[in-house]
Amino acid sequence: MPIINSQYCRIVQQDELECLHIKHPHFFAEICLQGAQLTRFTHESKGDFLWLSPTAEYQLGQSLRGGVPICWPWFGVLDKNPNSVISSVNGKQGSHGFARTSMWQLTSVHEDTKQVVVELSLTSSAHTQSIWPHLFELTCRFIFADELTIELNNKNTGKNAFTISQALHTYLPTTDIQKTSINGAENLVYVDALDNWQEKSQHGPILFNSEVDRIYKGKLNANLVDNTTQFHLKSNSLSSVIWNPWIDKSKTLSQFPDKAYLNMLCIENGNILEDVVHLEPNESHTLSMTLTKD
Ligand code: TA6
Repeated sequence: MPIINSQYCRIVQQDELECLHIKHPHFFAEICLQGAQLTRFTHESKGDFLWLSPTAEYQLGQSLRGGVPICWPWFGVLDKNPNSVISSVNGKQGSHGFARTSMWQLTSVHEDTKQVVVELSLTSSAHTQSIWPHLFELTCRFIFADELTIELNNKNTGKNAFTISQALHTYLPTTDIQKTSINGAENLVYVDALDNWQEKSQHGPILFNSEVDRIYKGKLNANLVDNTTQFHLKSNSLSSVIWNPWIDKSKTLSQFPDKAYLNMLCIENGNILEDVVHLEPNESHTLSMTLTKD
């Protein structure tokens, strides 16, 4: 279905999900309305910016394995969050919050010969309030050009303050995880989720020769280098998660072939642990990231 006044955008049905396809002369992108999940961004000369599982399923009620799932209003396992985040959530809930499986609205498309800017929004509802009793307006803006920028703005539209953790859970491609390193995290403190959540210091580049699941504290402008490509990820986030499931965890993941860990990793820009975001009524906060590729 064409989008009114858009030359490049149309809504298409992918199995159970409605997706926005953006076919621009210089790039292609796909955003599922469920979760406002960007699944693909492929540039005419730079190639794929994101990794999407070859067994990704376009199904209602679950995020796809890959692209950029939006983790909100909590990141990760709920019980690993500060109490200021946990205390607002009703009952036992899954990882990464409800935004990534909620149906967002397409609110605007602006396009020209160089870029396409798409905005989607999610507003509190009876359903979200049954899980998390706060009023909010969440807006995600995607700026597609020779690079990718994502801006997640969240506003407290209620009468009570709330505290959230959040992340843009970006899956990146690599030709060989064992020849991949991330520079820029030198001397940062990180929490090792695989070693009793102990705090450690990063020495030298981040390398991958086993499962990695770490929350780095402080600003991380990451340079991802594999034997053919360089990605640069800049963000205003105060936490970043670096994750590769490696061999054993890969076998437990949905939508994930056993060997897929060799060609992907996640650099997730967020506000997690001490960096959770507290919003008073009418306050708002924007989490942003820009991904460039050499
Ligand atoms: O990337 C951090 C993380 O929390 C990992 O521990 C792993 O669980 C990953 O997110 C994927 O989570 P998901 O719920 O999408 O399978």
